[in-house]
Amino acid sequence: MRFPCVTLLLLLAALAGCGERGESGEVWRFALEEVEGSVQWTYAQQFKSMVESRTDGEITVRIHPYGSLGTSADLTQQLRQGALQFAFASPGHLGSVVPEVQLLTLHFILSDDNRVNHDVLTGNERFNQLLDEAYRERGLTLYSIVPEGWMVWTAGKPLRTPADFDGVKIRTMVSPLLLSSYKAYGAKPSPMPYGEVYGALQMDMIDAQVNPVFAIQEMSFHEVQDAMTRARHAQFIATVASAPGFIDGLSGERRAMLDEIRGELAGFIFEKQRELNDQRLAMIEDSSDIEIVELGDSERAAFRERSLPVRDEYVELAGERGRKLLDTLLQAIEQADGAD
Ligand code: 6CS
Repeated sequence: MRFPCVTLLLLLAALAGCGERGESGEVWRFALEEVEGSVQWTYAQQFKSMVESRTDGEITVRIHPYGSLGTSADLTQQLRQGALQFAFASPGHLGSVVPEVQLLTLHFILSDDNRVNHDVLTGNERFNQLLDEAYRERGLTLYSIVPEGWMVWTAGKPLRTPADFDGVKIRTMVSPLLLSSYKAYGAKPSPMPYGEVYGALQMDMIDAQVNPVFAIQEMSFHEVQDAMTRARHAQFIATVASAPGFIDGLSGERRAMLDEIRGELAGFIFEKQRELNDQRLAMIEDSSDIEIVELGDSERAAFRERSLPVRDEYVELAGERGRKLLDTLLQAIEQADGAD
C-alpha cells in the first residue's frame, strides 16, 4: 500500500498543542491504524459524535482511517509533532518508542475471561498512570486503552504445537518483544507494516500472520491462508494517545468531558469489538473453506511455557517501571479472576 504525501500535515505541526481552527470552530484530528468499519473506526466515530454533540458543534473531530496518513510509526511521529490531536498507537508498533508498552504484547499474561481483562486494563488506575508516565517521557500522553479481541494465528496449516512453528515465517508488528515471542516458539518473525501483509502473504514472502478476527476479515487475509488457530495467547490491545500537552492545555470543562467520554466509550467498545469479531468470524466461515482450530488447555500450556522467559526480557528492556507495570497487571488479573 502506498501513502500520499503528508506535507500538509507537517505544516500543521506548527499548530502543536492546539486543534486546528476550521471555518466554524476547532478541528481535532484523530488518526487510525485501521480501515473504515474496524474496531478503531467504530471507537473514533462514537468519540466524534460524543465530542461534537457535547460541545454544540464548537469542535469538529476529523477522522483519518488507515492508509490516508501513513504507517503506525508515521502516525506516532505526526502526533508527537502536534499535527494530530489523537491517534491510535498499538503496542505492537509503539513498543519501539515506548518500551514499557510492550507488556501488552506479551503472551499468556491475561485472563481467559475477557471481561476481566477489559475491567483491569481500562479501570486499573495505577496501571494506567504508570503507562501514562512512560508515554509522557516519550512526548505522548495516554488517553485510553482499547482491547480489540483475541489474536489468532493464520497460516498454511494449523499451528497446534511450538514444533508446528519451526521455521514458519510469521509477520509481526515491529516491536522487538514480538520477535522474541515468536522466536521462542521456533518461528522466523518478519516485522512489516499492516498495509503490506496481504501482498506479502499472496507472494509467499511470509507464511503466516497474527491479528484479531475482525481485522483478518476486513484485510482479506483469510483469502490467502488455509488455517486459523485460536490459542487465546494474547489480546490485540490498542491505545489512544494524544499530542503532548494537548489535553493538559484544555479548559477544566473540556478535560472533564474527555474523562467522561473515555469512561463511556470503554463499555461501548467492549461490546462492539465482541460483536464485530463474532460477525466477521461468521463471514469468514461463510465465504471461505479456511480450517479453524481451537487449542485445548494442554496445547496452550506448551506455548505458555515457551513464552515465560520473554517476561524477563521485557523487564530487562523496560526497566523498573516495566517491572511495576507487569506486577500490577498480573496481580490485578489474578485478583479479579479470584473474585469471579
Ligand atoms: O497488525 C497490525 O499491524 C494492525 N492490526 C490491527 C488489528 N490493528 C492495527 C495494527 O496496526
